[in-house]
Amino acid sequence: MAKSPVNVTVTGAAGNIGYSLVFRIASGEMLGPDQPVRIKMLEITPALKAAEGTAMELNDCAFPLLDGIDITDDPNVAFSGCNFGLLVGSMPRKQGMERADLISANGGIFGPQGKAINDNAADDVRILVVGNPANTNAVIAAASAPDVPASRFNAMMRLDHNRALSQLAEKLNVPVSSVKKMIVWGNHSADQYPDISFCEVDGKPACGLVDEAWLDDYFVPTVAKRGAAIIEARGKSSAASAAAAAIDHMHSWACGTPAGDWVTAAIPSAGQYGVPEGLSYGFPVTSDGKEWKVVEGLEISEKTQSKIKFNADKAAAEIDTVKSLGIM
Ligand code: NAX
Repeated sequence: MAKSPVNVTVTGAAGNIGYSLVFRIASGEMLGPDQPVRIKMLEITPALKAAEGTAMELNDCAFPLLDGIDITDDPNVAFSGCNFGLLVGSMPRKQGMERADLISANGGIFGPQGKAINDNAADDVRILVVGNPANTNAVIAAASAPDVPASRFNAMMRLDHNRALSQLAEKLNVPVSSVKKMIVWGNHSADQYPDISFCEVDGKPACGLVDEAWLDDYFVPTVAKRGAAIIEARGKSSAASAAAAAIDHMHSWACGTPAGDWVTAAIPSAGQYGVPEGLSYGFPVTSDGKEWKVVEGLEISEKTQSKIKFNADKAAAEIDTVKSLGIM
């Protein structure tokens, strides 16, 4: 029997990432080739016309799985019946803006969107926050949605995970598919810690294949600062790769992760690996198609543990800023 359509809400749908994202959602790459979708685009009022242009192109693709498109500037309408929400739209950091100013501006977006999700979304709603600072925005949105389990609010670390896979595969001259069990601990920020301690390359431990100096001096900073390198080269921030990562994240969550591997997702900590409860934090996770489960019991080195703590302290400080601004 054919599946009923699900509602997928995309905020900032007329932006750079949105323009790459919606076509892949409609083609079935996110939820599978047998799952029809209705796409609900949320934009700010001045960008509604651009969103209409994107919708025209979506229709012109004649995707068999696309059941319909709604365009609105009202979060209550956008999240009505939402099963999957991709929160991409946010306020970019402008020149001279302090981090606290950015958090304050985005608190004004993700708080009300969290409330709209609380009041209007479907019972099974799952949310991925992409807009930066993604981890903190996910905590803000979850705090405004007391009737939705906090575990349904994720932040995107999959782009960092994919970047790490690609860097290691390139170094070892193997296809990306040969590399398993990558981890990126922490926040989507330059402080994140890409960790190959448990990586396997064609079944062999990766640690023996690269030296520590390459890891510390090239791999970690290249992955963590890749966003800035792309802006430098392209004059614009990552868009297609960010959209691909969002598709990967939702696909893994909704369709499950393969046996013998895991992915990185930022989910609310329950205290695993010493990360304070409630922080939205990048962990190694598996999914059964319904819920994420943190991969526990890994033997963490002292060095990695100190990086995990450093990132957790940074994430906690950001939440303290949010609280001091009265956002939650
Ligand atoms: P753009 O500026 O191209 O697009 C953002 C869109 O959001 C615009 O069309 C704008 O009108 C819309 N918007 C703003 N406020 C809104 C609101 N309240 N409701 C609905 N829509 C709203 O940015 P883009 O390049 O698409 O990046 C979007 C966000 O993703 C940014 O915050 C960016 O920093 C973040 N990123 C996060 C990444 C991650 O790995 N977590 C990586 C890529 C990207 O940098």
